Amino acid sequence: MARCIFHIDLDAFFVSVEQALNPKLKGKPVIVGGDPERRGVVASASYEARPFGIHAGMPLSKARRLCPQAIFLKANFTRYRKVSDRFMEILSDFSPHIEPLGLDEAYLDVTGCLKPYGSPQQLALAIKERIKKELDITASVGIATCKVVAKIASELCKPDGLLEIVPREEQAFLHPLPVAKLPGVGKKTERLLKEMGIKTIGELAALPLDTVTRRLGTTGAVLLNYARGIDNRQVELPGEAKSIGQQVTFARDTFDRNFLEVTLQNLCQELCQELRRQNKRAKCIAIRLRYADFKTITRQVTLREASNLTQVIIAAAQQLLSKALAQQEKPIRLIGVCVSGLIGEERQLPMFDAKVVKLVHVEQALDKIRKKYGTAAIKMGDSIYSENSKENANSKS
Ligand code: TTP
Ligand code: MG
Repeated sequence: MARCIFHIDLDAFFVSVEQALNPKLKGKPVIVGGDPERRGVVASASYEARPFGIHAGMPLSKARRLCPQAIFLKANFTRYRKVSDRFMEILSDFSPHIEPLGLDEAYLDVTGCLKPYGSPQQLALAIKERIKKELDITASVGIATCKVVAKIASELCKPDGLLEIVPREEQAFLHPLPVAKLPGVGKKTERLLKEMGIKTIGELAALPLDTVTRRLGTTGAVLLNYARGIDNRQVELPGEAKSIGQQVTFARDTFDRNFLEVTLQNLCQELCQELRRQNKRAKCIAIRLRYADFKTITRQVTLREASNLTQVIIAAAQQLLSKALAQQEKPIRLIGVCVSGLIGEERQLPMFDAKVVKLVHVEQALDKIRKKYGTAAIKMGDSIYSENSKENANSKS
């Protein structure tokens, strides 16, 4: 199945934060950068200032000459950092697969999150609405099957835009665009490509691989793929533990549904204990089954609200198991459960929900008992699988 990737970028970020704080600045040419009398450069320009030729990186003195009526403001990074944190929090409510890039942009992989919204565009509109309502800032969203196309799409639809490049339309979208639109093509690469007679992404895409790598080295190979709309990079948090998993290989292959369910429950219980120990909650639950013939399948579901509650994780995992068992009737040699989309516990549980609060307390009490007397002290139902072959996985990839 094609992936659904969003690239979301706030419009004129520094300026928009200032305009949200002081609405009198809205609709006017505003430039954030610093004191125009001193030497400094434009960090952000409102869309009203841009027709005057003003852009980021331009000396403030030049910006003042081009647009004397502009309002110049000094950058306040503490303010922008706070708004950026809230922006990322809003995004992580829509998908656990988030990759922030700087303060005001992020990739979201929403492949498994579309169902409640009906379509990628509806989901993008819901995100844009939340951002507008909570931050009073407009965002532009590019939608595509890969990062590079989503990023170019969001840039082209600014400000307050939404542009979806549907699967198989990537090349038609990319080809007429100037090569400089490709991320990774800076001034130097653009010049080199121009020397080769290449001006558009389509012209680059048509070149043979060895021609490109001879001139541009290994970067050339990556750029060529991008130009052809090929980009397999995942959306991922840099450097964080991304998943926690538990699995068990049985001494004998089994068909026994009850046995499989109990095993899965116990795996979930241990995994949730680990989640709570790490002060994390998970948004995605996946189960893994390996059949006697070594064929392995994975089934995954995204929770509406991230959780580390054993009952919630078990319920999700059990549903996945039931579906998988209904599809295939073959003896099973391994069962595993894995959670990903991990979120820090500082993002509070909905405390108004008394039932959830009670469950948290119960599970905290059980964790204490397990810590004191060992994991085997409390288990759900009868646990009869082979402890010897149990495996633990804390994955970073
Ligand atoms: P951008 O997203 O590149 O720019 P922007 O949000 O101001 O405008 P756009 O609508 O085109 O997205 O950068 C985000 C913020 O990063 C920007 O508001 C200010 C800061 N920044 C700098 O400080 N210096 C720079 O050279 C650039 C490009 C950005
Ligand atoms: Mg921006």
